Amino acid sequence: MRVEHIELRQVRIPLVTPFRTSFGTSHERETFLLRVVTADAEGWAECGAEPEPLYSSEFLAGAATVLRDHLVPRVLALGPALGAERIKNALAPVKGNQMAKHVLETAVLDAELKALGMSFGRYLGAVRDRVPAGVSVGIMDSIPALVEAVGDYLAQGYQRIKLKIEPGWDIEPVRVIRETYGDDLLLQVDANTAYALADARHLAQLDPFDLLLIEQPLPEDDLRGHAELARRIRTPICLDESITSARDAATAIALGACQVINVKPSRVGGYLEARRIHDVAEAHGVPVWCGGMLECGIGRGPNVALAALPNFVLPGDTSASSRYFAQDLTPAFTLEDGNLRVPTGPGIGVEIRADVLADLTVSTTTIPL
Ligand code: SMG
Ligand code: MG
Repeated sequence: MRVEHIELRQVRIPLVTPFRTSFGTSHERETFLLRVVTADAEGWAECGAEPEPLYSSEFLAGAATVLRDHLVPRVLALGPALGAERIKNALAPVKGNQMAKHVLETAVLDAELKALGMSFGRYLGAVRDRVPAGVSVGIMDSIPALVEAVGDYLAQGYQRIKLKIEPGWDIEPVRVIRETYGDDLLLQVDANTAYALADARHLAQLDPFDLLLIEQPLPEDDLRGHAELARRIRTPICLDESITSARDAATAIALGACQVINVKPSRVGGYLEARRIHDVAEAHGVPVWCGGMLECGIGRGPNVALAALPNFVLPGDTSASSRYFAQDLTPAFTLEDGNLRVPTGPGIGVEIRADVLADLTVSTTTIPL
């Protein structure tokens, strides 16, 4: 199999409701899709990056540039000798840029698996046909608005609630949600690096609420700080932004910087590395769950397949299409008793709705030009 050309499609998909985190507010999902064309099959993938480098150092225009100038030429140079492992090795000399590597590796893997007639779930080693769905709830203007939003999600069947927090929106919203919805609710929080180690006493006030975890309280490069924080609070620490590779995961676990890991394929450079993180964590008895970057169905399909691996023991941020979009680019992912079904078709296992894609496409470029 040889890559003939690659198409980069910028899309903008309106969100049903704005999503506010400690670093900003999204009103739409703005990203690009890669379409990899080979003689045998074509593959699709969705870039996890955001327009601005606020979640991590990567951003859409940077990812597009590094793909065009550094990553795609390396894959084209492989000629017919494709293969996801080969691509990973060919891209390794380029430092960082995991989200750009992820979208390229995933699109080629999709084409390969389609040619083989094998699903992502089968390829990755999925052991379940459905996965429990959690939902990530943004920072709101008022506590009553949050109570209502969480109530709506619970009524739809979501099995776990994650509240986005920041200084000034943390202890009180957690207390009210815990008191309103009871001790059985699976509840966790995500700070997206908004705190400092000096906030340890403040964060310890979350301890009485029996949260599943607190996600990424401190800056991403502060593993030592997370290890120290873990000694000062009872709530288990989960890392997201800090973990960009299986080596990071091994280091963080060895330092005691995390008790849980959020695995996002885009943040770690693709599904092969995501599976390695799963394996490293499993070997250390550290549970993992699948995170999200507000992906449309094209990114959601393979994420749901990954979430069906054995050590994904906590519900992920793998929500139904309706939590994000009025219209998804694929047939909608829907909740079935609070679960999402793992796609079984070849590759990412989702069809692309050409009419919706045409409506939401901003521009299309071809590499090489
Ligand atoms: O995909 O449901 C989703 C979003 C989940 O909260 C979510 N993602 O830090 O985990 C995280 C954030 C990062 C993306 S914010 C635009
Ligand atoms: Mg997070």
